[in-house]
Amino acid sequence: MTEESDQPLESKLTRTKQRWAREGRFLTGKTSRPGEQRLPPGQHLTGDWPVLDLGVAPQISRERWRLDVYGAVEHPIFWDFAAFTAQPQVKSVSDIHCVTTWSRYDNQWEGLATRDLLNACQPRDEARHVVLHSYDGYTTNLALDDFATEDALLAHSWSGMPLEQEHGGPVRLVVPHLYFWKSAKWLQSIEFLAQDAPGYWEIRGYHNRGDPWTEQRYSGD
Ligand SMILES: Nc1nc2c(c(=O)[nH]1)N[C@H]1C(S)=C(S)[C@@H](COP(=O)(O)O)O[C@H]1N2
Ligand SMILES: [Mo]
Repeated sequence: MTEESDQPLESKLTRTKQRWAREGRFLTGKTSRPGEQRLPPGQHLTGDWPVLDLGVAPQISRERWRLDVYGAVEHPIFWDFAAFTAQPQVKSVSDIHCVTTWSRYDNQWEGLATRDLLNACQPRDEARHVVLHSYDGYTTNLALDDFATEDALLAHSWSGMPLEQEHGGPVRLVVPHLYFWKSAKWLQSIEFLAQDAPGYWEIRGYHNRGDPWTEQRYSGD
């Protein structure tokens, strides 16, 4: 067994991406605003859909999948897949922007809008931050305001089909206005917090917010 397969959360790819963060790889120094042009600075368009993970893609069937919502909320949630899909459903179309410079237009998602999740769990007044926890051990953090944007959703389908396991099925987060590492795959739980708590990439040199339009790729920017 190699070291990588023993410790998938610290793979060679992880170390390479940490080095890119230190070196400021892919930074163009340009900024633009959404609406001015569709492709953010330093990005190129791809037609296919690359798969990025930490070297493990957990197999969670819809039968076994659960979503746990806890922390600074009035109504903690523990849903199975049926309870999850019994919530209001939305469809939305959005672009993907990955920090490794590929973008993919017109992704058709279906699932639960984060705003409807917030209606269900009722964050307490002190809640300002959200941490997503995934079945592969991945975490990522978002300001509550970013999590709550209108086109953000917990997606179970893509292009009218169940979201593929390699892309985070049964359910992943989609937050289109931030780099795609914020869009946690294989979503397991959502923690509401008063204080921020940086996630997997955020403690490894990635930007805490990750706005593609101002190239918030790395924490030193
Ligand atoms: N649980 C989990 N979510 C994750 C990741 C991961 O490794 N584990 N990688 C992130 C990164 S860096 C990217 S670019 C996207 C990739 O999603 P995709 O494989 O569907 O393109 O997922 C994000 N969400
Ligand atoms: Mo990424």
